[in-house]
Amino acid sequence: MKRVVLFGLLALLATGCTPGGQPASTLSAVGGNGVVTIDVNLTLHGLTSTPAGPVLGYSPPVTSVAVGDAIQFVNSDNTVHTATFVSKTAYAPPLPDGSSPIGSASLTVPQSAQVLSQAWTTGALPAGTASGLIRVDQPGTYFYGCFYHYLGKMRGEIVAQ
Ligand SMILES: [Cu+2]
Repeated sequence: MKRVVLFGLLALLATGCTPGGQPASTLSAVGGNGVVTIDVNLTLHGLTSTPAGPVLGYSPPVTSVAVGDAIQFVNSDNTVHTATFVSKTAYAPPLPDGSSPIGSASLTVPQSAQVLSQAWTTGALPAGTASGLIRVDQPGTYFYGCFYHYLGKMRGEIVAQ
């Protein structure tokens, strides 16, 4: 009798005390149905070296996701930023005239739902706001950056598997 009660107690402990929900730590795990958050902040996320080059402003600087996940950018900074797709191969260099390869069209969010494998942007993301969800539809490597601060190395990478 005591053993039964003990098993019941252990089962309760093992399942946790959050009925109706999964622990937050499992949401971005392999399997691909979670929302993966990328924090946007130039003050908090300083220059970091990555295999593709030095970057800053996004955390994590290289984000791993699974197909089926969705990505959301959260601007915790006190100024406006974007996160805008640049390339699937590398951080694009400045244009011949020295300007950013991210065009001003990226300041406007497209009306249709966005997927990672097509050109995507958060649009101009005001301080303290979160972007719409970008669905991870295909594996690959996706380089992105901020329209305003790309030449200052505000860049990030997403690796989808
Ligand atoms: Cu920025």
